[in-house]
Amino acid sequence: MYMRHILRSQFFGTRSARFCPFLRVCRTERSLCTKTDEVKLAQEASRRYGSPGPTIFSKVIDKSIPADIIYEDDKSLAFRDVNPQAPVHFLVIPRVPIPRISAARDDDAQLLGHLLIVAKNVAKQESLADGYRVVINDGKDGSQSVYHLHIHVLGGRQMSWPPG
Ligand code: DGP
Repeated sequence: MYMRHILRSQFFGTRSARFCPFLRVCRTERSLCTKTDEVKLAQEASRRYGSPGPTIFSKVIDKSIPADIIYEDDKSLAFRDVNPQAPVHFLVIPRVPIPRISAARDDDAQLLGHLLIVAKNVAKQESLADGYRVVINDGKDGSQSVYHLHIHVLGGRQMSWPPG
């Protein structure tokens, strides 16, 4: 039943996480999504996006590798980048493994909006009151290295333009 709930919420949206009984149960267990759930999500994503399959970020989601997770809900996670490029550098990812922004579909608009709201809220949580940079790398020319859509949020120093 929970797997159906997650898949439905990833693809069709859900009620507020605050009122989701699934979250209340699983938050206490520090695992919103099991490894089996992740495999099913990857299979669903593969059908939907032609995804090449799970990446290292699926292991972050199912907690089979350690990560400094600073926020999570039923649709997304935010965690610190392992190779920070600024005093504060975290990534916001969807639970569903959309491989890259250019593979997103028009009906992902709600999920993509949610990711930006999470980025904004976590930036506030991280005290980035003076501003920050939000980046999505796509494909080879965008220097994307992990093919699970992620939003970089960088702050805590003055940024310059243009980026390299
Ligand atoms: P991109 O080049 O946009 O695909 O950035 C991928 C980022 O992901 C890069 O800044 C490093 C980060 N990263 C890669 N593997 C891991 C990992 O296992 N844990 C964490 N926390 N970050 C990772």
